[in-house]
Amino acid sequence: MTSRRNFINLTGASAVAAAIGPVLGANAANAPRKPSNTANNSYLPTRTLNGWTLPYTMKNGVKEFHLVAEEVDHEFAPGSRAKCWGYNGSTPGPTIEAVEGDRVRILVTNGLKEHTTIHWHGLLLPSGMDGVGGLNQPQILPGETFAYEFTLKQHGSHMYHPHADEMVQLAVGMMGMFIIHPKDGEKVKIDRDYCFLLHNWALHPGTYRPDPAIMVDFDLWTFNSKVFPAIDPLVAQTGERVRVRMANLSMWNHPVHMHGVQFEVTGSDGGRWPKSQWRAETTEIIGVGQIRDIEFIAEPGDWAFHCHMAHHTMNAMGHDIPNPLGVNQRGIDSEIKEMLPGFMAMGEFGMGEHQEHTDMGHHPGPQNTLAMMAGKGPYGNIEMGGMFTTVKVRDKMKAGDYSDPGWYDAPESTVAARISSDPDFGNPPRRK
Ligand SMILES: [Cu+2]
Repeated sequence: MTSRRNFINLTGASAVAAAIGPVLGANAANAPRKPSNTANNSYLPTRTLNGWTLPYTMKNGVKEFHLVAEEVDHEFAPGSRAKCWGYNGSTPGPTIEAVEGDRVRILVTNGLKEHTTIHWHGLLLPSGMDGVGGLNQPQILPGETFAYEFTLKQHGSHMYHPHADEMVQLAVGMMGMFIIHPKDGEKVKIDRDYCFLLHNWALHPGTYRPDPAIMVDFDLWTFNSKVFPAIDPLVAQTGERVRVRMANLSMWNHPVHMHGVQFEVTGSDGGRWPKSQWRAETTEIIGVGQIRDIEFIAEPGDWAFHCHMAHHTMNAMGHDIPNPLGVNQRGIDSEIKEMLPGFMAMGEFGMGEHQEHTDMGHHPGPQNTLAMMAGKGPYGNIEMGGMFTTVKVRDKMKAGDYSDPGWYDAPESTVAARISSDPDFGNPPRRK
């Protein structure tokens, strides 16, 4: 049993180091990795993408956590901020991590102007701790603190979120993950363990408050409340076993697709499944309210990792427009430009051209609104936004190093390359 001071690393502008009393098994994401996957109640900490883990204090054998529901000033990516709601200064709230068999106490202080509760999504606990306002407990009024206390009877990837004024409180960002590590360690060793929540936001162009009334037509699609290119890459060393835990509290299902490997779907809020139930996939749908864990052996390269709903890899865009594809828009283009300076036709040069014009400052768009697609790669514009990031695997990565290694230096003759600029090149067969 180890006793050490716990330094939690918060990524982003609000980086602070929080030191708390002796804790078991939790260590800093950036510190040298300590032995994990052993039966002595230590574990490999989960890396919350763009997020952080909530420190706890040990009180008479109980792990005590303290969540504060409150408004937060959140940045989706540079150029887009909003007044959101979350916990302890962030959306999503910090990840709670504990071990199967632990007794936990979670204090919840309501710093909002309306009542709230917290439901521990997927946890097996006494009915009175389940957090449905009115059903299991009175609402937590503004300024009040409630204590939830229960013993963790399971392991796996779980969530927490309000069960009070839910449509509003979820829509503006109140959610977090609750990871329970198995008490006997992992049967198949994990080297890197990531987690994030999928969400959608109606942050209308030019506004600063997410609109909770929207049911389907969202502007921003996020991993842990961030859009590409502000989503951290998932980094690993070649050959490492990487787990990614994905939870969906949005209003849509998300088919998450990974390039470069066949991953295995290995778990959910039902825990890490028996190996006989693992299945190889390259896309896995994470339904609303569901959690899926995937695992893969890291292959060297830069690999796209994204939702496969094409509109979910774009930022704010207008949807109510006529379809101009195939129309010669040259004349119309200049006439509309007289009324709308900066107007650009769709389908003439590819939507990527919008990114170039935006970058050049030709059409800046509404304030506080991101370009539909963004991100620069080593070969040009990546033309993605929203639920998109990369898995960056290198032959040499220090254990516990999660810093961005830059772009992949592909071995010679392994990159697709131009061999002709003649449109009539070659003799491709065509259907008669
Ligand atoms: Cu999606």
